[in-house]
Amino acid sequence: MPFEYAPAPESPSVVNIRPSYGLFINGEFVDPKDGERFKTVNPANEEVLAEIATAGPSDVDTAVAAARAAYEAVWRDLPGRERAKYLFRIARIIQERARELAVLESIDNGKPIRESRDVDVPLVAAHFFYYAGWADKLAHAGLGPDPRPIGVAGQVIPWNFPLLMLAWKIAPALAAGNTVVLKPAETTPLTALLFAEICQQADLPPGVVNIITGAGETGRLLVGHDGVDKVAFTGSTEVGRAIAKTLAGTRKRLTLELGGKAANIVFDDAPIDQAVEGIVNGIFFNQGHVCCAGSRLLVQESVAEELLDSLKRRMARLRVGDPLDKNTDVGAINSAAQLEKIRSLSEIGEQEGAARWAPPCELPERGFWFAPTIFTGVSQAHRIAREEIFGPVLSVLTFRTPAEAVEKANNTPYGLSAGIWTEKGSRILAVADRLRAGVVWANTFNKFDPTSPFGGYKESGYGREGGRHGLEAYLAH
Ligand code: TXE
Repeated sequence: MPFEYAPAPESPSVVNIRPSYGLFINGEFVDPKDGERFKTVNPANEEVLAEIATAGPSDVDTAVAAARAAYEAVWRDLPGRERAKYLFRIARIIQERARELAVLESIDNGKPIRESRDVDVPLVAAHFFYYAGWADKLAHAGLGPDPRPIGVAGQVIPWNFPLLMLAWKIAPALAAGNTVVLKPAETTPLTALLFAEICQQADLPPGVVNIITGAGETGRLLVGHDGVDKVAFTGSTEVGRAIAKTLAGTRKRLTLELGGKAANIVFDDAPIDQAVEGIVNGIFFNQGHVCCAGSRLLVQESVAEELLDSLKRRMARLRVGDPLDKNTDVGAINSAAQLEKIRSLSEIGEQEGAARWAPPCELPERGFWFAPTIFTGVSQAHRIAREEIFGPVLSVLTFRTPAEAVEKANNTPYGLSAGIWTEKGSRILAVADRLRAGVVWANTFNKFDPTSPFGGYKESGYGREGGRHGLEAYLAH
């Protein structure tokens, strides 16, 4: 059973956080050329965890040059089975160091250890195993007569699944023969830097993976760099739009994975208890910092009251608090800025007339916290029904007929995911067919697998990650 882990990695002593980190370029940690640094804090208590380097223009140049040199001298021409060996080795080291990775992820990000231990890190290993399996089969899998890598990939990732987003980006890129320069988000750089150590431990040839840290400006320099052939971005729709504009008319290939406002649709024949679990998982998993979160509950009018009563009872049992406590269900909000956004949209929800409800829950004094919250009486015009809150806040709307459910679900600029809860298989197929969403779950939610493509329609971006599609995004053909 390769993806199972022993419980209880919650002791912080399993991680060794250094006071300060350099940039990982050409297989080594180096100081940033102009010496600029910033701090990453623990969102559960606001304590500084470490000083992190800011990559400026010349650091980005050096990183891209290292990736180019490794691409041309080593990686591009390495037989697929040799690339696979490195990816398998990385996957195994991730399994061996799973506790350390999970604890560090929870400390830097704020997510419950149960999630980083049982979901994030196992999926990270699974992605490397999965794409390792592709590396020696590219020429035999109907991917075209001569599938080739694109070159140097510039990858920018967000803070909600720091290590998992890294795996989604790096594993397929390397399997296809590309080299990478990746920038993690400024609030969650630590597991990417630990991953850099894992690359050293795996003896990955220098320059194949480069990790540069910094804020949005470093990301802007990376994606706009002339030496980058392919850009992969996951983050806000605003930044995704800006990147698409910058890259328009250039030779660079681009994939974007942006925001979402998913509808979780509950029909009157759905098993209520199961649906309630799915709703809770859909919006409170990872504090709702999930692009495909089920942030709009669409419930059929005839069962709305019963479902909401049951949902409230379930929410009252959620444990909010210390991310390193294995009993915690909802951890810390990742940053002060994100907390401010969640607060402000929730206040707007009240001002616009929706009814706010949260179970009584004592939040820690220090750190960034927000109680699991639902809004009822929400109309489609409300901002909390239209905008991505990216927090533990659920907007509840009702519907009468399947057609109305579909119309409401699709009434969003986004199109990343959706959920359907019903006993009727025919209804699942009919409704799923009409939903403009890249991923549709039926009687489950937030299920991920390396073999399945993931990505959106409309303002949720374009391109797919995961599965064969995720590999093709890194092939020139
Ligand atoms: O995102 P940004 P933020 C949504 C979510 C959240 C909002 C803002 O609604 O509340 O976005 O989050 C880098 N060129 N999502 O401000 O700024 C940045 O350093 C290149 C949904 O954190 O998009 C970080 O590494 N890169 C989303 C990454 O982009 C730039 C996940 C994401 O940061 C850049 C995150 C630039 N000009 C937020 N500016 C999802 N789809 O899951 C910033 N960055």
